[in-house]
Amino acid sequence: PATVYRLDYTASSFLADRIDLVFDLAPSVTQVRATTELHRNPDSENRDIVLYGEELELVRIAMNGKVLAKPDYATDNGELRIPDAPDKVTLVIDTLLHPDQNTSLMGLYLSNGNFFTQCEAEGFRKITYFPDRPDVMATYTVTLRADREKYPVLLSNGNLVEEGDLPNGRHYAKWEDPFKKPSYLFALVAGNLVCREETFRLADGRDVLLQVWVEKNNLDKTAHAMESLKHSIRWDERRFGLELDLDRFMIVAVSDFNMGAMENKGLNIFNTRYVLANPRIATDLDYANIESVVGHEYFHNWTGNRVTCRDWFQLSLKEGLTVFRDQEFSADRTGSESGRAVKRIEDVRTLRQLQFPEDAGPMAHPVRPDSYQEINNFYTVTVYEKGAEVVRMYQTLLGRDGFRKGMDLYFKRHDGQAVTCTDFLAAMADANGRDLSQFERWYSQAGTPRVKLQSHYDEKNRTLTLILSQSCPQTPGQTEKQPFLIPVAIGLLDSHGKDMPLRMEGDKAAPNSRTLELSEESQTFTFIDVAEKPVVSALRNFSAPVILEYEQSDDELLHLLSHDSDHFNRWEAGQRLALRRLLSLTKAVQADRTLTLDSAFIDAFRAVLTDTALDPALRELALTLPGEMMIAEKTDEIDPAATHRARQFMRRTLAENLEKEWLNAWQENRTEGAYRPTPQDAGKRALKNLALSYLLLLDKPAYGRMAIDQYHTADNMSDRLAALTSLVHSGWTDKLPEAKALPDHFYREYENEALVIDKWFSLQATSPNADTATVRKLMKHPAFTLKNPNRARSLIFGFCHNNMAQFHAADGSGYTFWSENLIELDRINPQVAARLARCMDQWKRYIPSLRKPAEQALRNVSEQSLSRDTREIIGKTLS
Ligand code: HT7
Ligand code: ZN
Repeated sequence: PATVYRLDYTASSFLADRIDLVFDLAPSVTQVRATTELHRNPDSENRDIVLYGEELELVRIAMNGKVLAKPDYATDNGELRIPDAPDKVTLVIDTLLHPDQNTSLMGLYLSNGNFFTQCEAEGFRKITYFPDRPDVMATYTVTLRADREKYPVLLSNGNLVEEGDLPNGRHYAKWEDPFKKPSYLFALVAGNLVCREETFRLADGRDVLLQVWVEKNNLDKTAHAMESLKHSIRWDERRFGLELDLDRFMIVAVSDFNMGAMENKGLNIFNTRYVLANPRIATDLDYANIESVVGHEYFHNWTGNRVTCRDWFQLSLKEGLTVFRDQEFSADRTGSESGRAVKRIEDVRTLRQLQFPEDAGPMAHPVRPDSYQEINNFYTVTVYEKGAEVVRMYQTLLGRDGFRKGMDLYFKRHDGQAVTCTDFLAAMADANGRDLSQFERWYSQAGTPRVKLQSHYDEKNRTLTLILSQSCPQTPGQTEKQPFLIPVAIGLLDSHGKDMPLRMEGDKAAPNSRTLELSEESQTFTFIDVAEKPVVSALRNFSAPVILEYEQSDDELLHLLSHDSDHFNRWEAGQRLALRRLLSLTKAVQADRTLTLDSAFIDAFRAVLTDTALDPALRELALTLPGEMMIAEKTDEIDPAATHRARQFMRRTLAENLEKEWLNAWQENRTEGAYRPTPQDAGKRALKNLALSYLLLLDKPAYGRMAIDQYHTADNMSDRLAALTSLVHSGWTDKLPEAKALPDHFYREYENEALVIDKWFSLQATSPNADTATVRKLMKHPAFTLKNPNRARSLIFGFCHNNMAQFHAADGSGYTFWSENLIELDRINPQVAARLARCMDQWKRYIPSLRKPAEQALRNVSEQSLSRDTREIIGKTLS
C-alpha cells in the first residue's frame, strides 16, 4: 500500500464553501445527492478539482448545470478528478450506498436496524465524492428522508429547520449547521430512538437543549451521561472560558461502534459503553469512563471542531489536547488533592502499560507521525496519551496561568481554522514570551527518553548536587535523537519525612518542590543550605513522560512510600519496591530456585493496608502490584509464564501474611446507603474488592462463600462483578459447588444487557485458567459474534491482550487462535482487526521458544489477502 508523508502536504486545489446533502434512506440502497459549491484555492497550483470517493456507485455528476461524462472527469484509485475546472463551480453528485452491507462501520451503516454514520478520519468519502480532508471546511445543510414508522427520528448536525410528511409513509427533516466544519465532523442518525432531554442555562444566560438519544429499553440508563454533559459544559466555562456555541447538543448511543465515541458537531455519537449506566449494569469504572468520555467529546467542540487539524499528521493537536482536558476535568471532579493524585496515577499507569511498549516496538512513531499507510492505525496511545503528556508539560513549564494565556491566544488566532501542532506551540510560546523551539522535539522524535539522575550530598558545605542526563533509544527510521526539553519536578525529604526547602545560589525563595528544566544531554543543579542528607523525590507527579533511572536503596524507597508529600511518588516508591522483587522472582522462577519474599516488603505493604489516614482509593492503587506487561517490559527477554508465576507467588504470599488485615479491609470498607459512584465510595469498593481478591487466593472455602454472598447481596455491578471475577479467576467456580452455577446465573440475569454480557465474556477470557479451548468454546456461545466490536473485543482481545500467560502458551496455541480470528475479522472490519494485529507487537522480545511460533503465525497472516489497515501492522511487525 502507498505511504503518505507529512512533508508532502499541499493545500487543496479547490475549497468548499457550502454543501447541501439529501439522503433517501433505505437499508439496501440509499440515494445521496450532494450539491457542493467550490472555489479555486489561490494557494494551490493544481488546476484540477480533486474529490475522494470509496465504495460509491456514481449515478450522475453535473458541473455548473452540465452533466459530465468521461473524459470531462476521471476516476482512479479513490479519486475523482475534473481537469482544468473553472474558478467557481457547483457540483451536483448523485451516488448510491448499501448500508446493510457495510460491516466496516465507517461511512453510513446500520446498527440494530437504525442508520448511523462515522466519518473520522476518511469515512465521508464513503458517502459522496468530496474533498474529504480536514483543511476543507464548509457549512452543511442536510435533508433526511425515510420511512416514518421505521425511522421516526431523523438527526444531523446543527439546528432542525424543517420537518414534515412525504408520500408513501415517508417523512423528512432538514438540518442546518451554522458553523463551518471539515467533512469528518458530519453525522446523521435515523431510527427508532427515544431521548432524555433538558434545557440548560449557559454562563452567558442562553438556554440550550441537551439530549441523550438511545433505544427505548435504555432510557433508564441515561441520567449519568446527562449529568456528565452538564458538568462538562460548566467545567469548560470555568476552567477555560469556553462556551457551547450551539442551541442544541445531542449525544446518541450506538451498540456497533469501532471506537469510544465521536465528536461530530452538535451530534456526538457514542459507543453504548460510554453512555449507558445504572447501578444494576455499570461498575464504578464504567461511571468514571462515561464522565470522562462525555467530557472528552464535548471538549472537542473547541479543541478539534472550532479549531481543527490541517492534515491527519496533526491529529494530536486535537487528541492530545483534548485528552489532557478530559484528564484535568476528571481530576477536578474528584474535588480533592488525593482524588487528583488517584487520577494521575491511573493515567500514568495507562501510559506505561500501553504507550511505553508502543514507543519501544515496531509501531513506534512520534506524537506527530511522519508517515502512514492507513490513518486509522494512527489513533494510537502515542498520539492520544503521550500527546496529552506533551500538553501537560506546557502547563508544568508555564504554570496554570501561563497555559491559560496560551490557550486564549490559540483560540484568538485560530478560531475557524485548520492548523498544526507548531501553531499550538507558537501560541504557548508567544503568550508567555518564551522560546519553546526545543520543545518541538516532543512532536518530532519517537521513543521514551531515559533520564538518569545522580545525587551527591556534601555534608561539609551542606550542598546537594543533582546530575541529570538524558538519552533516547533508537526507533524505526530515527537513529539519532536530539535532547528534549524535560521538566523534572524535584522535592527533598528530611529524615522525619518532611519536605526540605530547595534553594539555589542567588534564590530569594526556597520552595518545597521545584521544576528543573533539563535541556542538554547532561546538566548539574546544585542546592545550598541543605541541612542534612535528604532522600530525593524525583519526577514528582510524573512531570514528564520519561523513564527515570535513579538508584535508590530499599530504605530510601520505604521512606518515600511512608512520607512523601507528593502522593504520586509515594505510590511510585511502592511500585518500585514491588517491581524490584518481581524481577528477581521472575529470574528465580526461570532458574527453578525457591521463591521467597522478604519481611520488610510485607511489612511495608501491611503499613499501607492499615494506614486508615490514607484514602482507600490511594491504598488500593498502592497495593495493586505492577501488571504482567509492566514487569515484562523491564526484562530483556519476555517470559510471560515466568512473570505470571512470579506475580502469582507474590500475591499469594501477601495474602497469607496479611490475611487478618485483608479481612479487616474487606469488612471496614463497606459503603453505606444507596449506591453512589462518587470517588470516595468507589475507592472504598475498590479496596474492599482488592482485599477479597487476595483472600480468595487462600485455600479457605469460607472466603469463597463470603464472595458468593457478596455476589448475591450486592446492590451494584461493581461489587457483584468483582466477586464473580475473583471467584472465577482464583478457581473457586471449579472447586466450590455453590460457586459453580454463578457464571450461568450471571448470564441469565443479564441476558438482555449487551454491555453486561460483554463483561461476562471478558471475565472468562482473562482468567488465568482460561486456555484457547475455553475461549473457542465461548466463541460458539449463541451470544458471541465477531461483527460487534464490543463483543469481539471482550472475548478475543480479552484473551489475546489481557491474558498474557495463556495467550503466550508454550505450544503456540494462542498465536494460532490469534491468526485465525485476525484473518476472519479483517474481512468484516479492518479497523478493529488492525487493533487485534497489534497484540504481536513485542514478539521479537519473547524468549526464543515463543519467537518461532509467533513468527509462524505472523507469516501465516501475511500470506493472506489483507486490508490496508492490517497489512500495514503486520508488515511493520515482521520487518
Ligand atoms: N475523534 C474520534 C476518533 C475516531 C473514531 C471514533 C469512532 C470510530 C472511528 C473513529 N476514528 C477516529 C474519537 C475521539 O478521539 O474523540
Ligand atoms: Zn478525541
